[in-house]
Amino acid sequence: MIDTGAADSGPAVRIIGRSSSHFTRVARVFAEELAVPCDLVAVHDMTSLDPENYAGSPALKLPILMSDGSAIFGVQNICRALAELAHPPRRIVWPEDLRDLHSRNAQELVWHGMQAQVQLVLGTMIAQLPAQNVYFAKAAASLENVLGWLDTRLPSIRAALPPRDVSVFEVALFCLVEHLAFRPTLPVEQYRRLREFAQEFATRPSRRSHTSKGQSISVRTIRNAGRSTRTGRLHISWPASSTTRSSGHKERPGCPIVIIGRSPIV
Ligand SMILES: N[C@@H](CCC(=O)N[C@@H](CS)C(=O)NCC(=O)O)C(=O)O
Repeated sequence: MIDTGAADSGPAVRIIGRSSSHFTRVARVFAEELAVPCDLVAVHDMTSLDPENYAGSPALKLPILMSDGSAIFGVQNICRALAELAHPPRRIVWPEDLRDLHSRNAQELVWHGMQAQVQLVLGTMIAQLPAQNVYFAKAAASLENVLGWLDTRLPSIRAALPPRDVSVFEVALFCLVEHLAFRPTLPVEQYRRLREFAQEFATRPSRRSHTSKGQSISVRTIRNAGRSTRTGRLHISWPASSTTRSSGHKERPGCPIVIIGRSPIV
């Protein structure tokens, strides 16, 4: 059972998720961009079939936002709820604000890339199913296609974004690229524009509080769906240090984390 934090002294807003989840990261980056204080409540067992372990989400998915005793499911709903809590209000580019076909396609493909990454990580790393299975081979191929598509068009897509403080598209893309370094399923070295974008995004004020020093992350690409294994380094800014709680859990600085349950691995 997750502690959704109804009656204690922490921030009234809690993100139920995992620091290693890129959908959770989108919510957390949004909260930081909008300066909405929040806690992260860690869900430990992603194999659990009990909605109670996902703050009541019947979909058994992360993240969930708890705000004023209500549970909000899905990262876009969460971002909208965070935007309503932001003072002063920020100029946010939502998916429905995208003006041209390329940008709309790009948003769809970023969501797809994130979902494909979930499929690959959950299926091949957590469930230990064979990566050669067409279900994962197709996910890997589509992820590769999506990254190539986005890499080619990124400058013009960003140039076409309306004036903004923050956009869902850029936050989600940042979290996708960052996650590909953290949970390597495909090599990202060849996507120069995506890497440069992630490096640039990591210098934003909300990110800089996490990134007093740039750090390169070693990238090991798993043999996935018949693709060759590679190693390399993705240079994006990353927290220079991590905070270590008494449980031994290591967490990036930012939203404070609340550890619930026995496993320190998030
Ligand atoms: N549509 C959901 C997708 C969230 C999602 O796929 N989250 C992943 C973690 S990054 C998850 O819960 N995976 C567990 C699973 O698929 O069983 C959203 O927008 O928040």
